[in-house]
Amino acid sequence: MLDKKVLTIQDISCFGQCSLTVALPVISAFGTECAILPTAVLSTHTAGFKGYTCRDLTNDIPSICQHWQKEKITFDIVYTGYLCGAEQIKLVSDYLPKVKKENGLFVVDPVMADNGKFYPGFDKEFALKMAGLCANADIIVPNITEACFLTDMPYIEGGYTKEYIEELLYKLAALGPKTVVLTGVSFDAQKLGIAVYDSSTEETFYYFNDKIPHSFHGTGDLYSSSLVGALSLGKDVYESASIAVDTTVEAMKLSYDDRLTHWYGVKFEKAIPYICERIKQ
Ligand code: PXL
Repeated sequence: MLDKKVLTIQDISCFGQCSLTVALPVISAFGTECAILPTAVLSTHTAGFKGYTCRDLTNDIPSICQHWQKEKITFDIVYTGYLCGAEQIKLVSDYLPKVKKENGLFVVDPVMADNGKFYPGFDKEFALKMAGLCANADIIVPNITEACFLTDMPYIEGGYTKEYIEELLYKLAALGPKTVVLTGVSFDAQKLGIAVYDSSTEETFYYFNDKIPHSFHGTGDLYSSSLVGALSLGKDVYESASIAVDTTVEAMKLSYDDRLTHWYGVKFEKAIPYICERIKQ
């Protein structure tokens, strides 16, 4: 059997349980080799810490990719997360055909916003560039806020209809990706999950699990990493999207009791045994 190789492109937040410090262990838990291309090194993530440091690694991206090209290093799945600025989006687009295998998958988590607001350092202009990257993706994984910024739809906090979610899905698909996985969808106070739209079959698929009454930072990164991990095992996008919901909910349940002292992230480590069990099935 030829195992798949993943490359993930996102920042290292040294402390805070997000981005690469989640993607690497989670994709590894699926038994898949995961290479990294760090976009920046931050002392912490930007949600709730003050005075964090940030070393932007934009200038290192070309030389890393050029070395891989010389060594003929390519990947079955390229998965992007937190990118720092428009120049990095352009570099990812330029180097993608060189680092991704011809029949490989390109998964874009358009990390830039949540809860109706951009993260520090992101704006409408960045969202427009990110929409351009999404156009080339096989699968995009926005949350509802990111979906609104990508499509210029109004953000509705809860209490939205199925029609609203489906309009978002169609508008996201119209950007150009083959499949949209929209996260953080809830029509019921007890249930939270995802909506998947496949533009080739025009099918919509929903999957829900228990809604944990607390918002944890880093769940988007855990979700996308689990999705990529499951895809790397050859599971289809619907099964992968469902496994990722269940893994994320498991981590949230195991983080809940300590949610006030451990305010900055989700204890994804506690869900690693769940991943190992789940992929045996
Ligand atoms: O979880 C997304 C993320 C990734 N990286 C950094 C962040 C955030 C969200 O705030 O600040 C640096």
